[in-house]
Amino acid sequence: MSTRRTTGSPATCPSLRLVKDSYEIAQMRLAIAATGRGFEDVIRDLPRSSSHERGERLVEGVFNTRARVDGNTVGYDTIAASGPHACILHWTRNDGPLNPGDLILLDAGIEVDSYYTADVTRTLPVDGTFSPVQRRVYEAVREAADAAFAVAKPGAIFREVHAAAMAVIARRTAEWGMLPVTAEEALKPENGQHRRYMVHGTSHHLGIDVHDCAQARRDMYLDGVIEPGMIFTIEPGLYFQPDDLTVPFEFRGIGVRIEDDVLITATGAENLSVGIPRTADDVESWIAALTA
Ligand SMILES: [Mn+2]
Repeated sequence: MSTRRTTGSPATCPSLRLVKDSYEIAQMRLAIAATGRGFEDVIRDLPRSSSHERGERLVEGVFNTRARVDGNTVGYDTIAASGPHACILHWTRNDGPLNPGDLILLDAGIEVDSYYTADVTRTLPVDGTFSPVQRRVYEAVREAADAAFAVAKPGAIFREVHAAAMAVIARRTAEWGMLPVTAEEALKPENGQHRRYMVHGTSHHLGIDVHDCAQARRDMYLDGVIEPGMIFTIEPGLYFQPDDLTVPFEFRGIGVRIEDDVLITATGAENLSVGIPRTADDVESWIAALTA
């Protein structure tokens, strides 16, 4: 397991690792499949974890059990963030309850025996059903992810993936009356008001480190050209702090992230984690099927 904020000196993380070979891609597929089983275990256990005062710990324990059984361990500390905890990035204390009516943001990945790791986030309604406002936020995040997917192809610049997601975030938060300016104004480089609600990057490379090649030179990473064989995350989110007065009351305390792992192909991007349900409707049916 590597720490979430990666390590890796330039010597141990050559930029060579930005493009994966067929062995590495196969290992990533195994890691992601195991991670999907871990998410299923967590959902099956929701009736138990949502009736325990430290339900987040049970979620972590259940996922990590799958990691030890099907893989080496977790690729990074599991984030089990229910309710407003989802608005705290890298919430790993995991000592809160899962309250019906809230969402739980689960950011977790299994590292297989070869040390390659998945990095997947799903945000699940604890009682199986999104409220209308939760669904609106969730689907806006999915729209941002889909916009990012659309530009993730060979020849694009890595940071354009983030820009595509952020354009949707700006548009939606403006529409909901949260921004003091128009979406267009906010998107100017000197402004960025929408960044208050989406406070991290959309993508990072992924492989033997959860933040793979984080030490690669800027011209090969953020400013690098996307090539076939690259594997990176697409993980937009929206986080509305419970005490943020710029946010309409009904949105406060909602945090959503959807994170998938993508492989760049000759013509576009394959979503390697597409087998883990990601639309609001599919997430609801998934929970219903596993908790029936
Ligand atoms: Mn990630």
